[in-house]
Amino acid sequence: MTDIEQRRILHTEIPGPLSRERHARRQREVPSGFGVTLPIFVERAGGGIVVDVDGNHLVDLGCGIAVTSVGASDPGVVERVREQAGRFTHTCFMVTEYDGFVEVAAALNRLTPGDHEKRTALFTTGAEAVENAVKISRAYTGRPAVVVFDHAYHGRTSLTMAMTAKQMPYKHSFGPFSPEIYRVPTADPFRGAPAEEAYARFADVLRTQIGVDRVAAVVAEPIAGEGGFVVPAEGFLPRVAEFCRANGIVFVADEVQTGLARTGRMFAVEHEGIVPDLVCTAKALGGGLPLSAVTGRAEIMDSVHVGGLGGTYAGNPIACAAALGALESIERQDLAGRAAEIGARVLPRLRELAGSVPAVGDVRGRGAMLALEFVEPGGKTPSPTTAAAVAKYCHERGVLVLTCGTYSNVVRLLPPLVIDFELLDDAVDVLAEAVRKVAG
Ligand code: PLZ
Repeated sequence: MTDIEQRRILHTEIPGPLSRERHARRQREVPSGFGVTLPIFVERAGGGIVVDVDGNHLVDLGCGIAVTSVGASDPGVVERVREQAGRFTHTCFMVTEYDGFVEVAAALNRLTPGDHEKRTALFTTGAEAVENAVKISRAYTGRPAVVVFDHAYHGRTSLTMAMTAKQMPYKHSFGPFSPEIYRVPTADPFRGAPAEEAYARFADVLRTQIGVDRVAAVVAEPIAGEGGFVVPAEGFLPRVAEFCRANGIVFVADEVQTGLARTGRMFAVEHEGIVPDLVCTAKALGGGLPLSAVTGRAEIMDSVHVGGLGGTYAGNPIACAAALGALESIERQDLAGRAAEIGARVLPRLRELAGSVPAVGDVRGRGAMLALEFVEPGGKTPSPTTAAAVAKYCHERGVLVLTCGTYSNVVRLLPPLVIDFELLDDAVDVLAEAVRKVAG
């Protein structure tokens, strides 16, 4: 699958001297508003390994934030990209058409939950998919309001920034925000209300504060990603979806981070048998190239006037070629099954850590989307410093983990679904050592 040796190899300290030199240059050329998790410069990547310019092999437990599920240089993706780039790089699908766009649409219409008639519109980024899902829902219902949840992340554009919950760094100093966005609590099993109570609150806010007949869409991540890998308590989302169905509200699943095999099913809503009206995908869809989609009921998708949807790069042909390669790899290699195996392999080890280290407040996730939440021992007070220290310990030893969470106190694991199990075990060993040394 890749000729990169699938082993953690450290030649220098992390970051190494060549990465440090390049990072210094970056600081002179790139605005400081771009943060960086680990300032190493990448030379190549594939399977479960990222090779930096100093020749170090790091284990990738981040996938560029849940993107490279098939690996960062999957031959199926690379070959198709090469072939497409050699024929044409762009036409703009609104100007002249090409097969790749329609093939990706057909694949998503087939793969997303539900056997109703569907349509798929392609865009470029996840935020753009979410924005378009809102536009389509408003056009279909003729209603203005959009309901989102605590811990939600939907993007950084003006509309999606309003839909995103966390103030720092996503919203701070960037307002005013788009109107008609309403936030309700989710059923957060660790910090919030149980499913029944959260659902009652949801229904109450819609009835008494917004007006049910003013709500165009409820937009939910089946697992809140950036917000801390919060898996809503069982039964909550199905009831929300049912409420939407009963009240003419479009139920939108934001599967940008969870979708396309990541959680052990093709889509995370499948864990609870939910059939959303619209599904947003991006990230893993493009196999590393920028591509996003809104897939949904034909009558909703077709309610928009001709010319109302689009974008210069929407469904770019090279990105579509990459997506066809990625989707083929996901299906052929049963990467949903592989994600479930990753979860079955890693989750017990994380639980063992939680049992022995009081600073681990919670362990959660599904499939290859797993997280540890750090707290002050003995309570639930978030400890972002512990999460940062654990991540730093891992980084210095060549394991690339990411943090997240409303309180920035969560270390999350998003390995490529093709990762070699020995390599994965090695990385989890390092993580376990980090937790014991730093937080134990
Ligand atoms: N919806 C559920 O996870 C992107 C954000 C990284 P874009 N998550 C990573 C960052 O800090 O910018 C995301 C998501 C969910 C929407 C998005 C937005 O996707 O492709 O980043 O626009």
